[in-house]
Amino acid sequence: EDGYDLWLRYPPLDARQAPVLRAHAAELVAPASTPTQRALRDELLRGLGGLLGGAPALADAPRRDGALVVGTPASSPVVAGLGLDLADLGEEGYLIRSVRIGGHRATVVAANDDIGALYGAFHFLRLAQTGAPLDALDLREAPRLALRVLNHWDNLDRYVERGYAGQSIWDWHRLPDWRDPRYTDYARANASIGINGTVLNNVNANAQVLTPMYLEKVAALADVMRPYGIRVYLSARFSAPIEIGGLATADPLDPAVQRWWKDKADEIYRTIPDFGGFLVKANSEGQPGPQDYGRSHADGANLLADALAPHGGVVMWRAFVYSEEEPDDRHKQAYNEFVPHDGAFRDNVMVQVKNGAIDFQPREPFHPLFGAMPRTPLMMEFQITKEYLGFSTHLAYLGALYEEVLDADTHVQGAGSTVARVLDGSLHGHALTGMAGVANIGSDRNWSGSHFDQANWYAYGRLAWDPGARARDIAADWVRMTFSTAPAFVAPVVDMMMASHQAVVDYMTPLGLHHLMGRGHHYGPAPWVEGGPRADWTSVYYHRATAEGIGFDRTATGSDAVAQYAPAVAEVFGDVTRVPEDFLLWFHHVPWDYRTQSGRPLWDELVHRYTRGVDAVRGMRATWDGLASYVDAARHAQVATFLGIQEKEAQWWRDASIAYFQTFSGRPLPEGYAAPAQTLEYYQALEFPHAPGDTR
Ligand code: BDP
Repeated sequence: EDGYDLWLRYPPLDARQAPVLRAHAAELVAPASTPTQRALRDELLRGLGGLLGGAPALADAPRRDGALVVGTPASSPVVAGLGLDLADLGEEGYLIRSVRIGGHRATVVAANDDIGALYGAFHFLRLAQTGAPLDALDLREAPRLALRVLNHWDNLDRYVERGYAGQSIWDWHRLPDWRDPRYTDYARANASIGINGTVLNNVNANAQVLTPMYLEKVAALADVMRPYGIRVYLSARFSAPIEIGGLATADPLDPAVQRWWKDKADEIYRTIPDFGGFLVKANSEGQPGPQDYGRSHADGANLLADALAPHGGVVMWRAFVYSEEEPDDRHKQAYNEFVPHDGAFRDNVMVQVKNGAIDFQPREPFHPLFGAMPRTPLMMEFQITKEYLGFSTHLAYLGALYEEVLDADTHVQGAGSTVARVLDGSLHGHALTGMAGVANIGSDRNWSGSHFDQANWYAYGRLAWDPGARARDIAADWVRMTFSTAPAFVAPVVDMMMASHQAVVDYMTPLGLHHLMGRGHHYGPAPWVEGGPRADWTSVYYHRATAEGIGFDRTATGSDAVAQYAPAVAEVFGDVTRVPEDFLLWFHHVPWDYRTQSGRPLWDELVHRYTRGVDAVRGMRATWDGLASYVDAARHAQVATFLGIQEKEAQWWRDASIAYFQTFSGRPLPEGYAAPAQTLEYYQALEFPHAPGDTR
């Protein structure tokens, strides 16, 4: 196996599980008169056929025990006849229930709309793949978030910014005519986890994508995605009216600019009637934006929102901004720029906020914007591609990271005001809700660059559907579908995945340290980075190590970024004795001999955590090596090799970081901890001109 089939492999079930499924899939009653219905039926025939070694017979109505009946009251007379209560399921929800039809045992998957039925069919397949009991089913599911989208940072020349899985899957040159079957498999995989939108191009956008030639290509992709309930979106370059429209300005208050965007939106919707809308990175890292004309983010977002509104499109306006001038603390920038505009955005604008205030670091406290803009729907932006988490070779299960952020309590309306509740609209009464994930998908045969990185795509989709779902359960489903259902395999692999994020944090950025990676390419440790165009692109800006201590004082005695959180949170983060130790150096500058919770002085604790991270990877390797009999040789070998790379690089992170910070602490390593393998000068001299994924 090469990983191409993702979690939709459908291998034959074993002699214990096959009869269970056969008894609930003896025949298939599923209409096929629309493209979505055909996709659904094809998937069930493929999935059940694979699992059972032969596809079930098709029937118009159950004629024996064990029928699987799928559809909507409109598409299926059998479903209509059951008089099911589907009222609260919406367009995308479904129920799965064990019923009796005409005296026969049957399982029904029912929804209000074809797309809900498709999601339900995938859920049934998941139950079958994972060996779940199929008797007495009574499930009701509806997504908690409306927009569940992938953001591709894919350029039109197929180079993927921060992509570690080959080239872009979008073959612009051969589109619109050649519709690579891979697009359909992409749509299937996304539909199987409830993803219903995809932004095709990089946020550092090229205006060309909005020209007629490219819109035709986008339309072809939209045609492939449509049966699977996936809308396409585009990243819009704010200065497009100048670059492809021939105007002299992109000022959002200029009537000619407004006209241009309205005409452009009309043109797009003539080509792609269900186009989703625009994602925009503006006035951030050199991108053009409304501030170029003295206007606000709200002015900019509303310009595009007004153009899209007649067609039902949305604007996803990113809050990843930090000003051109040197800020006193980059952490505070987005909040300062956006909170004053709360309430000024049109109804079809969402502000898309990264999970933390700096930039997808291995671990960040939740972004202070969550909960701070009650009148604006906020969308989460998670990174699936592991720019700061070891690229594609380090095993880091991000389900654990996502869960930690979604569960974080903003306290803006008292205890229980979790980030998940900001997102699902329940905290502030929004119906427009969503989550974005920066995709880790590329042209590599296994899609994500490594087998375990597929789990991050998978977990992202499941958590976008239900931000309250548990990362551990999701990991278990993924392991069973991707590798094996054997309990002796599932348990250790899930444990390994659940511990893997902490391991990476430990060997890269323990105790709340952050932004210590190599400049530009972001590969490997470089806590010594200083100088250059701006201070907040260096490492020393963030760790602030001196002979006295280390850490970024973000309390009232420092940048006071803690004041951007609700008082109950600010009190905890701002108090060195109460802050969770995982964020100690994020919020505090503490002396090297500061006594940590373990009783160890800070320096010793730092060394301990770096070492613990490396040890954890060694443990993951041993676990995986012992499980060879459960996995096909090709996939097992690649994972094993990658874990070897990870161990080497974890050691490198530890050793380089310790060698560097020791020049400040001036302290010996605690007893029993090995000295770095090389000198600091050795690590500092390493160069990586060809590291993948860099911007260009
Ligand atoms: C940073 C990436 C950069 C992206 C930027 C963004 O290094 O390549 O353009 O995020 O989110 O993490 O816009």
